[in-house]
Amino acid sequence: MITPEFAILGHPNEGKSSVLSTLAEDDSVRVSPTPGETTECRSFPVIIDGREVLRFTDTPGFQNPARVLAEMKKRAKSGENPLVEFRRFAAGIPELHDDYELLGPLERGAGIIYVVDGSRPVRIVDKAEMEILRLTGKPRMAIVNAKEHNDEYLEDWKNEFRKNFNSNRVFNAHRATYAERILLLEALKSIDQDWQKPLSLVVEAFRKDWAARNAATVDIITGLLTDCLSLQLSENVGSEKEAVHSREKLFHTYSETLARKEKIAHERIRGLFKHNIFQYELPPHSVLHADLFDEQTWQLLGMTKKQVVIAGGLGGAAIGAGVEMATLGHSLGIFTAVGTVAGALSALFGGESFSGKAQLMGIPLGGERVQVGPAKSIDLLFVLLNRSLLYYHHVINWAHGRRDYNKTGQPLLASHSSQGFTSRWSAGNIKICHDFFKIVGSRSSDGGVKETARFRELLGNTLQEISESE
Ligand SMILES: Nc1nc2c(ncn2[C@@H]2O[C@H](COP(=O)(O)OP(=O)(O)OP(=O)(O)O)[C@@H](O)[C@H]2O)c(=O)[nH]1
Ligand SMILES: [Mg+2]
Repeated sequence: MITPEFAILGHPNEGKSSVLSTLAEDDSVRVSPTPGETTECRSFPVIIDGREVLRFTDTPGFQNPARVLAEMKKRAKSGENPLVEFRRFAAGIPELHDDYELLGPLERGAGIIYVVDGSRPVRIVDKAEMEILRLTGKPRMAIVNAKEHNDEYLEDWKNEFRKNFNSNRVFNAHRATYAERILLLEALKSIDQDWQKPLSLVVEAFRKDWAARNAATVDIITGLLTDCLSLQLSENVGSEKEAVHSREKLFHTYSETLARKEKIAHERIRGLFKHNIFQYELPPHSVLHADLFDEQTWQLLGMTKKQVVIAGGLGGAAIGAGVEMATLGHSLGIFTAVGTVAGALSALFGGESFSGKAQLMGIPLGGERVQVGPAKSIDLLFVLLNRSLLYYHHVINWAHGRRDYNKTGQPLLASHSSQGFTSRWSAGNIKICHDFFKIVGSRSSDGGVKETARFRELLGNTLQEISESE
């Protein structure tokens, strides 16, 4: 079967390359605020399972729409193919280079996606461009990529589109989500009957591919949690003084190791969603800018007080400091009551059960052996899980055509999106996490197959929900 191809056409600087970059999930496409950035056609294949299922072609913007239209009309009138004959005429005329070039993909059978910046009014040149595209006779869809929040001219654009295109849609190169990309592909099916079947297969392949990426994300997050929650560091020491020192050192290594493992896991998620070339930037307001062991992180991304009580009620030594935290008033209480990071870490990850302020610091565990980890508090699971889910949420909603966030975002931590995804989880989900936490800590003999499977299912459903939400 031949691969469907769509050429992205339009006026210079309207966002053609940005739309293409987002649709093809390719952040290597050249995007720039200077008009005339794209001067040659370049095709970007969409490859799924090693097979090219679809191809988008980036093109230069129209340079002389009025002249091109006049030349094409002339040829159409005398019964010639206006597209083919115009290109024959324009080949080798330097000032028509871009116009010659951008029509090339159409001659070999590509469909048209026409991009306009809908935040400005319709001009005469736009009408000429639209008429040119109608004269080519190729299947065509128009899309409004509004650079500014302005829908004043939207109806005017739609009226023009209805005259010249088989279909039209609003699609924002900077904000389009996975769900909106699928909707656009679905809509492309309707512009030509011959494309219905191949494009249905493309949409199906997209959906499957997304599910596979989510499954891989479940693997990565489950692996990260298992690794971090079971991490254990220990050292032999001689004196009590040495023990204090050793303990601080172990806490340091412990927290650094966790942060490093987390970073690697997040990078792998980023790669799965094809954000490869440009440095990924988190939105300015994201709570992820705070460190893993920042007090605010735990305050926002740990369990809610109610959930701590639920987890405490489930029993089992694995909750450890978590139960204590219920009485202290949540993990936030750990940081404030203890007053030092080392003290808080001790409560969360120390080998002994937490029973009071005086015993938090510098107590060697088991005499000559100082040990940190495995995690004593289930809150670590929630903090790591929420941070990974938030990271996933940012990554999947960061359109590939977007190259940076505008710096006017809300201040750190102020946005509602800084709430943990698990904050509304019910007792049932808390129990699934609790059981998983318990088997990771105890390294149970059957490997906790059942508990892990349930946790993975919960995680998979959560990712699916996040993909489909706004
Ligand atoms: N805010 C905002 N800016 C956008 C959007 N789409 C494109 N831009 C910006 O507009 C400028 C032009 O975008 P390009 O995608 O390079 O436009 P183009 O149509 O390919 O331009 P040429 O190749 O020069 O014809 C870039 O600075 C983009 O970042 C959008 O949806 N929102
Ligand atoms: Mg371009």
